[in-house]
Amino acid sequence: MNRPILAILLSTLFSSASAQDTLLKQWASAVVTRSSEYGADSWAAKQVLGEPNTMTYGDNGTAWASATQNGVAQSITVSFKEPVYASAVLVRETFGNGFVTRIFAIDTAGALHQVWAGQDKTQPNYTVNFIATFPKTTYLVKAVKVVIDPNHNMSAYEEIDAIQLHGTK
Ligand SMILES: [Ca+2]
Repeated sequence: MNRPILAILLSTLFSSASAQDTLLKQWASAVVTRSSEYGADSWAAKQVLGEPNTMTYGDNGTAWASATQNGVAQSITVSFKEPVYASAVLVRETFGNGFVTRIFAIDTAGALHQVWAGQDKTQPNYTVNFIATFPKTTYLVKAVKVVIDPNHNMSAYEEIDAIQLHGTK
């Protein structure tokens, strides 16, 4: 095979592969449900939507907090505009850091799949993007449920500023 033809074949291969495999990173666009919320506006579940807007570590009304500082497990479920084959979920932690215990991916039929469980080693005192990675799902994901341990820090609320889904179309 001569070189120009090989080059054309290779570029065709790579361009079609990259169009399909481009990693899409989406911020949450809607709240599906939440176990509780501290307020109807400040600290409400809707505070996790869109891009980060909590830039300092601490108790900030621009992040979601559950109704009580400590207690039973809490969760928040958010959806995204474009369903994707998901490979990671970013949780922006802004108070009481280190509290994520489980993450579920919700497929387009509404079924829950646990995609991550483990120890969240995120340290306090800074805003941190905790990224849970997992093998790419074989189904399209339209929403995620993040489960947290409100007792991770007994003298703080565990607060989330934003949630981002990583995946391919
Ligand atoms: Ca707490």
